[in-house]
Amino acid sequence: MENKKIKHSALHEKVGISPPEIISSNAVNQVQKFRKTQPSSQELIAGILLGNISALSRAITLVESTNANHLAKANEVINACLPHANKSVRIGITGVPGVGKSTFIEAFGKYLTGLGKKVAVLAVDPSSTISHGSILGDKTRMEELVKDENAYIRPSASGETLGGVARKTRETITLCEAAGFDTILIETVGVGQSETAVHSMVDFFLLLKIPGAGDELQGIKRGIMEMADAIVINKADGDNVKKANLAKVEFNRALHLFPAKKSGWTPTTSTCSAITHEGIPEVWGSIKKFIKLTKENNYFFEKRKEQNQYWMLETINEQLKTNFYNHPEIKKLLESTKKAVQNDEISPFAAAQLLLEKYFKK
Ligand SMILES: Nc1nc2c(ncn2[C@@H]2O[C@H](COP(=O)(O)OP(=O)(O)OP(=O)(O)O)[C@@H](O)[C@H]2O)c(=O)[nH]1
Ligand SMILES: [Mg+2]
Repeated sequence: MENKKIKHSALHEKVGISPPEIISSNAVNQVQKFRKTQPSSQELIAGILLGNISALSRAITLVESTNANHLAKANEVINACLPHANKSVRIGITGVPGVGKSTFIEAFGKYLTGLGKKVAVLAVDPSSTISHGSILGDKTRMEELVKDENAYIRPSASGETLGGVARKTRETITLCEAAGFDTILIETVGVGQSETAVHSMVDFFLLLKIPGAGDELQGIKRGIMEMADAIVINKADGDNVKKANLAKVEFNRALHLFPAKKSGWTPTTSTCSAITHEGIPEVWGSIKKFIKLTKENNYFFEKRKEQNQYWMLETINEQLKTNFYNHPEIKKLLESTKKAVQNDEISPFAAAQLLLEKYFKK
């Protein structure tokens, strides 16, 4: 009757089968104790407002979770943090893979903490879910910043859609700001739509480039140039200095062809080396001028208000889409309808209408 005494738990096996040594009662106690110490939302909020990094990290984990209970708790924490957020400068950094974004952030971040700033480094990289490449890369590229107690580095959230990943980063900004981080750096890969997402959550957008062989403007998407508040030509060291200066002139000329920005700001071009740190203070100089100008002409505050609205609508779009595609009936129907559309049995529009009607009547 020994069997009866055993509580039903995944940690207990059938009679006669001894659990592996790794399940020591000591370890079980530790796990259970840890579970009990999962902080409440109130504890998390209090911790974040005191600048406690472990409370901040735990809250971000809740934001990133797909569990409905976690999300409810995350929303409670975010709402309480909102009045304490907003006192920051948010900077987006983009550029093609290998341009030196992470190395630049390491150098720039160290420079900023040297000025007494508290720097949070976040990333929007939907591909990291698949490759995990950037996360591993960043850990080695940001060796110094990782150790800096005035810096907090959080790799990109993972998710199936860019919208999901971006929303999580947007909320993470709020949490970091409430925890006292006054400068938020957001790295994003220079491919796909992620720049647009990051552009809509930052005050200042910085495009990193490397000097090429005279064809600087080729292969650069017009949209990204238009979003940039500064173009910084990185790797301006060693043999590259001359080429970098030429590139600067060329970008400067190109930028002047764009219509004036709503912010009243004329985008700047400069060169820097994330390795020698030359040109790094000048980047901050530019950002400071931008902030001063746009706070004076109110653009800074107006843009943030617009961004808040944008994120509300984005979240609705995202949720609707996720719910639609995850709905069991729609999932089933979608497969057969796709085939019917392929075989010209039904028009794509009529098919879409059919599925949407089914979903909204459910
Ligand atoms: N010479 C020189 N090399 C640099 C500079 N900045 C970065 N690098 C090198 O360029 C390579 C790529 O740098 P990363 O910082 O990983 O580039 P990234 O843009 O973050 O790359 P992804 O995260 O893969 O998109 C590394 O080998 C760096 O050491 C620089 O200013 N000068
Ligand atoms: Mg990187």
